[in-house]
Amino acid sequence: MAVEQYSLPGLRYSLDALEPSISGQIMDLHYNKHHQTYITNLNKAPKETAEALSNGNLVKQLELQSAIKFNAGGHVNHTLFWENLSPSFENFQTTLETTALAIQGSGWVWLVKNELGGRLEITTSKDQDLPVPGNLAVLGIDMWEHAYYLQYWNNKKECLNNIWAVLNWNAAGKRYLGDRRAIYGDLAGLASRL
Ligand code: MN3
Repeated sequence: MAVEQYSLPGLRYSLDALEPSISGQIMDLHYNKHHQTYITNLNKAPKETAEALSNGNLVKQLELQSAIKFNAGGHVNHTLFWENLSPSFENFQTTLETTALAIQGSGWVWLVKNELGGRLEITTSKDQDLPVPGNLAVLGIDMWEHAYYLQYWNNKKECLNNIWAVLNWNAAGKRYLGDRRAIYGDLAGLASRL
Protein backbone atom coordinates (compact mmCIF):
# COMPACT_ATOMS: atom_id res chain seq x y z
CA MET A 1 0.00 0.00 0.00
CA ALA A 2 1.38 3.38 -1.01
CA VAL A 3 2.10 5.67 1.92
CA GLU A 4 0.61 9.12 1.61
CA GLN A 5 3.20 11.88 1.52
CA TYR A 6 2.22 15.36 2.60
CA SER A 7 3.68 18.62 1.34
CA LEU A 8 3.36 22.35 1.98
CA PRO A 9 0.20 23.78 0.42
CA GLY A 10 0.76 26.64 -2.05
CA LEU A 11 0.12 30.15 -0.75
CA ARG A 12 -2.15 32.46 -2.72
CA TYR A 13 -0.04 35.48 -1.69
CA SER A 14 3.62 36.28 -1.23
CA LEU A 15 5.21 35.94 2.19
CA ASP A 16 5.47 39.70 2.63
CA ALA A 17 1.95 40.44 1.37
CA LEU A 18 0.46 40.53 4.87
CA GLU A 19 2.69 43.36 6.08
CA PRO A 20 2.43 45.43 8.17
CA SER A 21 0.08 43.16 10.16
CA ILE A 22 2.29 40.08 9.87
CA SER A 23 5.89 40.57 8.77
CA GLY A 24 7.45 38.63 5.93
CA GLN A 25 10.03 37.33 8.42
CA ILE A 26 7.36 35.73 10.62
CA MET A 27 5.57 34.28 7.60
CA ASP A 28 8.81 32.81 6.25
CA LEU A 29 9.61 31.20 9.60
CA HIS A 30 6.05 30.07 10.30
CA TYR A 31 5.33 28.65 6.83
CA ASN A 32 8.71 27.42 5.61
CA LYS A 33 10.08 26.22 8.95
CA HIS A 34 7.30 25.43 11.42
CA HIS A 35 4.68 24.12 9.02
CA GLN A 36 7.30 22.27 7.00
CA THR A 37 8.54 20.59 10.21
CA TYR A 38 5.06 19.20 11.00
CA ILE A 39 4.93 17.78 7.47
CA THR A 40 8.45 16.36 7.58
CA ASN A 41 7.74 14.63 10.89
CA LEU A 42 4.37 13.36 9.67
CA ASN A 43 5.97 11.86 6.57
CA LYS A 44 8.57 10.04 8.68
CA ALA A 45 5.91 8.49 10.92
CA PRO A 46 4.85 5.47 8.78
CA LYS A 47 8.40 4.12 8.55
CA GLU A 48 9.08 4.73 12.25
CA THR A 49 5.76 3.12 13.18
CA ALA A 50 6.53 0.05 11.07
CA GLU A 51 9.89 -0.29 12.82
CA ALA A 52 8.36 0.07 16.29
CA LEU A 53 5.73 -2.52 15.39
CA SER A 54 8.24 -5.04 14.07
CA ASN A 55 10.41 -4.53 17.17
CA GLY A 56 7.40 -4.88 19.43
CA ASN A 57 8.42 -1.56 21.02
CA LEU A 58 5.20 -0.44 22.71
CA VAL A 59 6.69 2.67 24.34
CA LYS A 60 7.90 3.90 20.95
CA GLN A 61 4.51 3.08 19.44
CA LEU A 62 2.75 5.20 22.05
CA GLU A 63 5.20 8.07 21.52
CA LEU A 64 4.63 7.90 17.79
CA GLN A 65 0.86 7.97 18.20
CA SER A 66 0.94 11.27 20.04
CA ALA A 67 3.58 12.64 17.65
CA ILE A 68 1.37 11.73 14.66
CA LYS A 69 -1.63 13.42 16.27
CA PHE A 70 0.44 16.55 16.98
CA ASN A 71 2.10 16.80 13.56
CA ALA A 72 -1.02 15.89 11.57
CA GLY A 73 -2.97 18.48 13.57
CA GLY A 74 -0.24 21.05 12.93
CA HIS A 75 -0.41 20.35 9.19
CA VAL A 76 -4.23 20.54 9.00
CA ASN A 77 -4.56 23.63 11.20
CA HIS A 78 -1.89 25.61 9.40
CA THR A 79 -3.31 24.70 5.97
CA LEU A 80 -6.61 26.24 7.12
CA PHE A 81 -4.84 29.22 8.67
CA TRP A 82 -3.03 30.26 5.47
CA GLU A 83 -6.36 30.23 3.62
CA ASN A 84 -7.89 32.44 6.30
CA LEU A 85 -5.40 35.21 5.63
CA SER A 86 -5.23 37.55 2.69
CA PRO A 87 -3.03 40.51 1.80
CA SER A 88 -3.77 43.49 4.02
CA PHE A 89 -5.83 46.32 2.63
CA GLU A 90 -3.39 48.83 4.09
CA ASN A 91 -0.58 47.27 2.10
CA PHE A 92 -2.69 47.42 -1.07
CA GLN A 93 -3.65 51.04 -0.34
CA THR A 94 -0.04 52.10 0.12
CA THR A 95 1.11 50.32 -3.05
CA LEU A 96 -1.68 51.81 -5.13
CA GLU A 97 -1.06 55.33 -3.83
CA THR A 98 2.71 55.09 -4.33
CA THR A 99 2.22 53.80 -7.87
CA ALA A 100 -0.32 56.52 -8.67
CA LEU A 101 1.93 59.29 -7.35
CA ALA A 102 4.83 58.02 -9.46
CA ILE A 103 2.91 58.68 -12.71
CA GLN A 104 4.74 61.32 -14.75
CA GLY A 105 2.23 63.71 -16.29
CA SER A 106 -1.29 62.54 -17.05
CA GLY A 107 -2.51 58.99 -16.76
CA TRP A 108 -4.40 56.33 -14.86
CA VAL A 109 -3.67 53.94 -12.05
CA TRP A 110 -5.28 50.51 -12.39
CA LEU A 111 -6.02 47.45 -10.37
CA VAL A 112 -6.00 44.81 -13.09
CA LYS A 113 -6.66 41.11 -13.29
CA ASN A 114 -4.31 39.13 -15.48
CA GLU A 115 -6.45 37.33 -18.06
CA LEU A 116 -4.31 34.19 -18.03
CA GLY A 117 -3.33 33.65 -14.41
CA GLY A 118 -6.11 35.63 -12.72
CA ARG A 119 -3.51 37.43 -10.63
CA LEU A 120 -4.29 40.95 -9.40
CA GLU A 121 -1.72 43.64 -10.13
CA ILE A 122 -1.41 47.39 -9.82
CA THR A 123 -0.36 49.11 -13.03
CA THR A 124 -0.49 52.52 -14.68
CA SER A 125 -1.15 53.82 -18.17
CA LYS A 126 -0.30 57.16 -19.75
CA ASP A 127 -2.72 59.69 -21.20
CA GLN A 128 -5.96 57.89 -22.10
CA ASP A 129 -4.41 54.48 -22.73
CA LEU A 130 -6.31 51.44 -21.46
CA PRO A 131 -4.51 48.81 -19.37
CA VAL A 132 -2.17 46.83 -21.64
CA PRO A 133 -3.83 43.85 -23.41
CA GLY A 134 -4.01 40.76 -21.26
CA ASN A 135 -5.05 42.79 -18.24
CA LEU A 136 -8.68 43.33 -17.30
CA ALA A 137 -9.56 46.61 -15.58
CA VAL A 138 -10.98 45.85 -12.16
CA LEU A 139 -10.58 49.38 -10.82
CA GLY A 140 -9.28 52.53 -12.49
CA ILE A 141 -8.52 55.93 -10.98
CA ASP A 142 -8.10 59.02 -13.13
CA MET A 143 -4.81 60.71 -12.22
CA TRP A 144 -5.12 63.60 -14.65
CA GLU A 145 -4.94 67.06 -13.07
CA HIS A 146 -8.53 67.80 -14.11
CA ALA A 147 -9.71 65.02 -11.76
CA TYR A 148 -8.45 66.80 -8.61
CA TYR A 149 -6.91 70.20 -9.31
CA LEU A 150 -9.95 72.42 -8.74
CA GLN A 151 -10.49 70.97 -5.25
CA TYR A 152 -7.06 69.74 -4.16
CA TRP A 153 -4.77 72.00 -6.21
CA ASN A 154 -1.43 70.24 -6.58
CA ASN A 155 -2.07 67.93 -3.63
CA LYS A 156 -3.00 64.77 -5.49
CA LYS A 157 -1.85 62.70 -2.53
CA GLU A 158 -4.71 64.11 -0.45
CA CYS A 159 -7.18 63.39 -3.23
CA LEU A 160 -5.95 59.79 -3.32
CA ASN A 161 -6.27 59.52 0.47
CA ASN A 162 -9.89 60.63 0.25
CA ILE A 163 -10.92 58.59 -2.77
CA TRP A 164 -10.96 55.35 -0.76
CA ALA A 165 -14.20 56.45 0.88
CA VAL A 166 -16.01 56.60 -2.47
CA LEU A 167 -14.67 53.64 -4.42
CA ASN A 168 -17.34 51.19 -5.57
CA TRP A 169 -16.10 47.74 -4.53
CA ASN A 170 -19.30 46.15 -5.74
CA ALA A 171 -18.46 47.19 -9.29
CA ALA A 172 -14.83 46.11 -8.81
CA GLY A 173 -15.98 42.72 -7.52
CA LYS A 174 -18.27 42.19 -10.52
CA ARG A 175 -15.48 43.10 -12.92
CA TYR A 176 -13.09 40.80 -11.13
CA LEU A 177 -15.48 37.88 -11.62
CA GLY A 178 -16.43 38.88 -15.17
CA ASP A 179 -14.76 38.65 -18.55
CA ARG A 180 -13.82 41.43 -20.99
CA ARG A 181 -17.43 41.64 -22.23
CA ALA A 182 -18.80 42.01 -18.70
CA ILE A 183 -16.27 44.72 -17.92
CA TYR A 184 -16.66 46.93 -20.97
CA GLY A 185 -20.32 46.18 -21.76
CA ASP A 186 -21.49 48.02 -24.89
CA LEU A 187 -18.01 49.48 -25.25
CA ALA A 188 -16.28 46.07 -25.57
CA GLY A 189 -15.94 46.37 -29.36
CA LEU A 190 -14.44 49.84 -29.11
CA ALA A 191 -12.17 48.90 -26.19
CA SER A 192 -10.72 45.93 -28.07
CA ARG A 193 -9.49 48.30 -30.81
CA LEU A 194 -7.69 50.71 -28.49
MN1 MN3 B 1 1.68 28.22 13.75
